[in-house]
Amino acid sequence: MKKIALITGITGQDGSYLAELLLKKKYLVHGIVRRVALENQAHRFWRLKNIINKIAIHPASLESYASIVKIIQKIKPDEIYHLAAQSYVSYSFEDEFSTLNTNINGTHYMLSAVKDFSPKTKFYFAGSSEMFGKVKNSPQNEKTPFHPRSAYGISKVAGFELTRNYREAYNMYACSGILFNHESPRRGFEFVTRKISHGVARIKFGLQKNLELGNINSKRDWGHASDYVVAMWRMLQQKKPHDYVIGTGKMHTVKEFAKLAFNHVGLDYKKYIKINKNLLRPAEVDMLCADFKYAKKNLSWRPDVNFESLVRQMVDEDMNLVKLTGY
Ligand code: NDP
Ligand code: GDR
Repeated sequence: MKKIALITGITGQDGSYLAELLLKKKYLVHGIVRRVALENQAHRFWRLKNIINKIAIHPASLESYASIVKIIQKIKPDEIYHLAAQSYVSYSFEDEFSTLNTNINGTHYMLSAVKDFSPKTKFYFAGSSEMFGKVKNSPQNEKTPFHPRSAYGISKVAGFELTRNYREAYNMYACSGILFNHESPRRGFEFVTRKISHGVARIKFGLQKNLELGNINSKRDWGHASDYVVAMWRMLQQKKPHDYVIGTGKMHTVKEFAKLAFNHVGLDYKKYIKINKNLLRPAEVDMLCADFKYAKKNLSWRPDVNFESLVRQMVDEDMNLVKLTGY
């Protein structure tokens, strides 16, 4: 019998890589999408174009408990990967209310629906290094205290605690991955790595003169999304549920990312980067670095793609994209 997986956020970066991984592992893959996405498939399903005929898509909203229950009752998944969220930290300062509503209530509805209608389903929650936020000690592991710095970070702490509480109170197989930044050519254009790789390609083709950035001194632990979805899957294949930190253990500044990206096409980043103060965040997370020893030992997980390959791959793909589309 094929295993059944349900992915929320299947149209996003991680959802698309995870769906591909699970198809390779012979799962029946179902995804929840917003109705607006169904109405504009060419645009909203760009990351799923190679697998769209191999997966089952269900319209539902994270805002509607009833719509979630209906799908869980219907497909009774073996595994749920709850990835859907308002995931852009900057936007969470502009609209705290919708970020908190979607991210906290959405996770609560999912957990409650699993408890009442499919209690044997294994549940993965997409936690984030943003939960650590203002860190006092580096690197961060499963025991590091949380100090979130945005409504987004707070919503992820709430989701993490809800997941832990459902595990403890109702004996559910529910766990969180505390994932550090992971990128790819499928990253959304609003995130800094993609903004840089796409900006570099546009500058190289003469479509843009410079690149406006905010805090280029902040440090992140950047890995490749295709490695990180493997960790998600392994978390749900264990005897007992645990939470795991996933990252590379290496930190780089935004400036280093930009320098490498511009260098890759023979340009000097100093000539093109302009600092725009409006892009600074009201509260910044200065640095994040993962201690992923627990995952290494218990999931036999480690990242394959290093920082330099990640940057080069993103720039190469954006050079192809800009060449093909002309924008
Ligand atoms: P993306 O922003 O690429 O994808 C987010 C997904 O959530 C999209 O499919 C989006 O659907 C969906 N979504 C957003 N709001 C709603 C809603 N109200 N109802 C239903 N679906 C909704 O994120 P990533 O793939 O990068 O990340 C996946 C998850 O992992 C997120 O929860 C994110 O917070 C978390 N995370 C990501 C990290 C990273 O570095 N990428 C690191 C740590 C955690 P639509 O296409 O309709 O907009
Ligand atoms: P982050 O990713 O906030 O870490 O959240 P993002 O790429 O948005 O920012 C990383 C760092 O770069 C700085 N920065 C800029 N960021 C953006 N977006 N645009 C800019 O122009 C810019 N200039 C500098 C930011 O200030 C920040 O320090 C991502 C998301 O995927 C979350 O969902 C996830 O939980 C975390 O990673 C782990």
